[in-house]
Amino acid sequence: MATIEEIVLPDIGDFANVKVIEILVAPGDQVLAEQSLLTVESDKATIEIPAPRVGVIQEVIVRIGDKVSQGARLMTLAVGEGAPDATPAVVVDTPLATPKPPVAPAAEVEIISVILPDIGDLSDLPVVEILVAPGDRITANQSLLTLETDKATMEVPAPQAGIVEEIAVKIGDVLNPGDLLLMLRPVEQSTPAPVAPAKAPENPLLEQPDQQNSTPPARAHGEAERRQAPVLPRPADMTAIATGRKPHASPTVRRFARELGVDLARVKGSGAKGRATKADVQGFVKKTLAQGNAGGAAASLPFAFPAAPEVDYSRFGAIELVDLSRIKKLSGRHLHRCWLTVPHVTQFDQADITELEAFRKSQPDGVKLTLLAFLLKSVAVALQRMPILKASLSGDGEQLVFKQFTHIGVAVDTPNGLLVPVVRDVDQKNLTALAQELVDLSAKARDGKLAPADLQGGCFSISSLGGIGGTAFTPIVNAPEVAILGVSRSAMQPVWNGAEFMPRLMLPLSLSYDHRVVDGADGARFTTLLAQLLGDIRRLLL
Ligand code: CAO
Repeated sequence: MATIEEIVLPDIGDFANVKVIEILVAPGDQVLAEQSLLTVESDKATIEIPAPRVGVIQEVIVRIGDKVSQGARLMTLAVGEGAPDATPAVVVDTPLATPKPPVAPAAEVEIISVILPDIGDLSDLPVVEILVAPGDRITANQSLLTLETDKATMEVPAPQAGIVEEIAVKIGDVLNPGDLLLMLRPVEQSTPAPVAPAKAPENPLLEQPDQQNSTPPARAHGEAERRQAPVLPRPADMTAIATGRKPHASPTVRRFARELGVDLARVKGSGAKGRATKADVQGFVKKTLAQGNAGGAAASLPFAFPAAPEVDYSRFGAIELVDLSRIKKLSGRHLHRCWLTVPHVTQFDQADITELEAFRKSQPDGVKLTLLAFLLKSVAVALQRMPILKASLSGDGEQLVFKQFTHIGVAVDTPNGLLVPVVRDVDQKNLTALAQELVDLSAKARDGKLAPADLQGGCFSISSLGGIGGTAFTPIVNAPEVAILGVSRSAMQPVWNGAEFMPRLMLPLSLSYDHRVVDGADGARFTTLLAQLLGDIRRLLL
């Protein structure tokens, strides 16, 4: 005979009056113990409330927007024999089923599961280094392992001191927020984990039942809960790398998106504050399948690339194999993606920099005013007049993102490969400050001292090969930016002024742009404007 139980808001720590932002089940739904029922949000965390046991939802009492505190009635649940079709095997929502990392037996030892926290819009991060081993005694914030992002690497710090019991990952594993990293025996059991309480509920992996019908950990205080809750390294400790657009979505929706391989940053949320819901993710997938991938991922191309044949070069002579540097591997992947996904056009032009060079060289000693500083300033002015060149396509390819800032990346050739540090707010800095910043940034790039934040936030790039040579080239757009200016070596040329040929110092410009965003006319207008600004730098003041 089925009995009806009330599901109330369990003790979720120091939170009261939290807002219901998502209801994940409906009356008649069969649920498993631990299956998420609804999501509440405080100003600090998003928390999913799990079902206490297997059953069938009878009534949903709360509504989206309601504010609830511990003990508030949320739903009623029919449990036991007679509850309609309460067969777990039938009701498991496989894509959303929570994997259960190994845990130590209850009440034996207090072992902590250390889990990868939510670190913004980063996912699928390969483990490139494991910095600790079982048995190691580690201190709080000691680096545990290194993960690799598209642009840089990040070290995951220990949330607290302890002894490493077991490592749950190996080099090459691809990790996502919520994945178990290692098991840690805290050295001081009485010392609470410094960060777990506020953030821990944000990931459903934190709720680990000992068995299917156990009481949800959020409300349990009994003997079975002597095991400490899993803890997360503080995302704040990793923010140097993990900046970027954080998708606004509950853990369930994030997990669902990950299962489908959907980048949440590209999903337009229809919920409160732009929150992405499960339906939004499904809609995105449907639309992407129907239209082809608007973001243009290579995987969506309607043909397969022919595989490059493997050549045994040793048949022709002696060879040596050298590993690519990490920067080359990372930038190579990024450049390849940009090359495949952005429809490129390159516009060539020349700027008469005779006067500019005369002015530059007439400057007294001090900070050397490089040509690149003038280029940065001129580009910033041109971008302010033609902001389309510093816009980006939205994730779904349906909107333009215009930026109110002018951060410009500068390609720097380093012994380990190409890096593009970003000079921020170029429009607000004078030439001397820009010249000094370029010296500092390129030195940091060459010494491998750039912080991840130094590489982020650019809205346009400049690649100058003028110090090396060449007459023109076709730079690759640094997506999601939509344009990049290539600069080649200036040369004295005879220029017809209407009456005679004059020797003028001409600077070759090569502007590559994303033709989905920038029209050919705008590309030509931009290089023309730039040539005017460089040709008469008084125009920079207008
Ligand atoms: N025409 C003629 N001479 C130029 C020039 C140009 N367009 N640009 C620079 N020069 C001169 C400089 O005036 C300098 O000469 P002096 O020492 O006599 O003044 C000399 O060339 C060396 O310049 P530089 O390259 O060291 O300095 P920079 O400010 O021009 O550039 C930086 C700095 C960091 C952009 C550059 O060092 C660099 O790394 N360039 C390579 C970028 C790159 O790899 N791009 C390709 C990306 S796509 O694969």
